[in-house]
Amino acid sequence: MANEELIQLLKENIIQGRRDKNDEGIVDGMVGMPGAKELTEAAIRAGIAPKTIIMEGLTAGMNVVGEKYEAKEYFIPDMLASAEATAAAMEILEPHLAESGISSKGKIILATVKGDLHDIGKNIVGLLLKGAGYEVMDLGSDVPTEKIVGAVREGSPQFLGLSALLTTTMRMMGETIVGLEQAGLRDKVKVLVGGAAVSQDFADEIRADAYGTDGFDAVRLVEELAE
Ligand code: B1M
Repeated sequence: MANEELIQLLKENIIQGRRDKNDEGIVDGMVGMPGAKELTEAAIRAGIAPKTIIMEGLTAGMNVVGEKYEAKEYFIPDMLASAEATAAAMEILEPHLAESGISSKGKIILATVKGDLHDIGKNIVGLLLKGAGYEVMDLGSDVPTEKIVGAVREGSPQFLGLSALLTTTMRMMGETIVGLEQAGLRDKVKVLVGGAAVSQDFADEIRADAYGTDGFDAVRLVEELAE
């Protein structure tokens, strides 16, 4: 199978919410056909770059899922199935993203802010940062401001990465920055924000240090901020 065809098939299986060959998907008769797991393995074997697998297979598939949800063609269980298929693919990609034997370039704490359960994007950012040689401490999703501020106080990271996908939760990023200021920690950590709800204008408004459009951009920005 040609590489382009493989990536298209992976994207389609993300849209279908098929983790592996045993999953049914939305279209009938798919049981037994390769799912996200098998196709990601095949893509690696074919020598396709992890960046292409992530951007053109997984992320492109999730974007279609978002459009279908907005169009009321998909509902929450469908979004969840696609999210699980993406997570299964990322598990396979993880060892291929990590550079072995490199000492840490710095420490970064990551969190999806309070009220927000979306963690796929944050997890991708975390894996890519790990792959680039950073020590990543992931606090998870729906993380209260006090917990993030406490982790910065105790962990003394050089960077804090905040993710939000909902317009209703992105304001928690601003609240976290205020929390850092009140705790006297703001000048000790560079704050990077990202996620579908966030923009450069919003990052400027809340006085974040940088705004990342995707995981690769996040790595580039952290490298820049470290200089
Ligand atoms: Co939700 N959801 N969701 N959802 N969901 C969106 C975000 C939505 C845009 C769908 C839509 O309407 N089109 C919409 C938000 C609308 C808005 O706020 N304006 C929405 C909604 C409404 C909801 C609920 C409210 C639905 C409901 O219950 N009525 C609910 C909220 C739950 C909550 O959080 N409290 C909800 C629930 C869910 C699921 C749980 C079912 C599931 C999440 C599962 C999970 O994450 N474990 C889900 C999903 C899967 C989505 C969509 C379809 C896909 C998100 C995703 O994973 N994208 C999403 C539509 C969309 O975004 N197209 C949608 C793929 C991922 C790789 O991209 O996360 O953007 P992304 O991350 C990218 C970049 O943004 C960036 O890099 C990443 C990698 O390239 N990035 C950073 C992210 N964080 C970064 C941090 C950085 C730098 C870059 O620095 C630190």
